[in-house]
Amino acid sequence: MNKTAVITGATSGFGLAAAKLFAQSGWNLILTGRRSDRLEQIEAALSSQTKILTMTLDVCDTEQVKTAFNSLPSEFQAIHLLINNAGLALGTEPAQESDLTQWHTMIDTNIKGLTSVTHALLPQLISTGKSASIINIGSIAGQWPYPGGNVYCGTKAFVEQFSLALRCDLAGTGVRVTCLAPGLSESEFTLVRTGGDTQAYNALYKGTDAIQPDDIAETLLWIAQLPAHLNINQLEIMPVSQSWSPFAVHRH
Ligand code: NDP
Ligand code: 8X3
Repeated sequence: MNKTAVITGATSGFGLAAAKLFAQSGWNLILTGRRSDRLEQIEAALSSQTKILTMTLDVCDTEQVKTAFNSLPSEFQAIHLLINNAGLALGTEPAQESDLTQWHTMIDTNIKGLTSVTHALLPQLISTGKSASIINIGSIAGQWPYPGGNVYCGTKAFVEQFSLALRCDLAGTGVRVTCLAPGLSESEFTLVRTGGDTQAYNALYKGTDAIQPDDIAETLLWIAQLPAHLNINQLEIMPVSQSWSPFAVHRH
C-alpha cells in the first residue's frame, strides 16, 4: 500500500517540487496552500500518478487547520509523513524600521501555523508509529543571524529547537523528527519577502548557483525513505557559493 504524506505550502518552491517528486515515487499526497487555483492545477497534473487530496488552507487559521485534519477522508487518514514547509519571510529592514504586522505574520505562519498543523496530525503519526516522520523546514537563518533577519531568524530558531524537543516527547513512538535547514535557495520566497521586487530577486541569485527546489525535494525524499531505525535530527544545506563572513565590528 502506498504511504501518505502531508505537504504544507505545496503551491510553489520546495513544497511543489516535493509534491512532484513524492508523487513520482508512489506516495499518496495531501497538499495544502492558500492559492486554490494552483492547487487545482497541481491536482490535475499529478493525479494520474497517485492519489492526491488538495486542501485550501491558511495555516494561520487554527480552527480551519483543526477541522481540515480532523475530517480527512478515510483513505487519507493513515499518515506516514508530515512536511511542515509552509512559511515565509517578510521584509529585510533593520528591526527598528520594521513593520510590526509583518513580524506578526511571520510568527503566525512559521511558528503558530507549523505548531497547529503538527498538533492536529500527531495522533495520526503516532498511530502509524515506526517509520512515520515529521520534517520541519527550518533555515540557516535559525542558526546564523544576519542584518534584517530579526524575526524571521527567530521563527526559524524556534523551528529548530521545537523539532529537537518534539523528538524527546516522541521517544518510543517510532515517529521521527527532522529539522531541514536550507540556505540560499531560488524560489518565490524572495519575491514574497520583497513584495514582488524582481530586481532584488535577480540580484540575490545572480551568479550563485543557488539551491533549487528540486534539490530540497530530493533531500526530503531521502530523509523520508531512510530505514525506520534512523533519524536525521538536523540537516543544514547550502549552495557551495555560500559560506560565512567575519563578525561585523562597529567602530565609533
Ligand atoms: P515559496 O514562497 O516558493 O513557498 C512558500 C509556500 O508556503 C507556498 O506554497 C505558500 O503557499 C505557503 N504558505 C505561505 N504562507 C502560508 C499560509 N499562511 N498558509 C498556508 N500556506 C502558506 O518559498 P520556499 O519554497 O522557498 O519556502 C518554503 C519554506 O522553506 C519556508 O518555510 C521558508 O521559510 C523555507 N526556507 C526557504 C529558503 C529560501 O531561500 N527560499 C531557505 C530556507 C528555508 P500559498 O501562498 O499558496 O499559501
Ligand atoms: C531563507 C534563507 O538566508 O534568506 O530561509 O534567511 S535566508
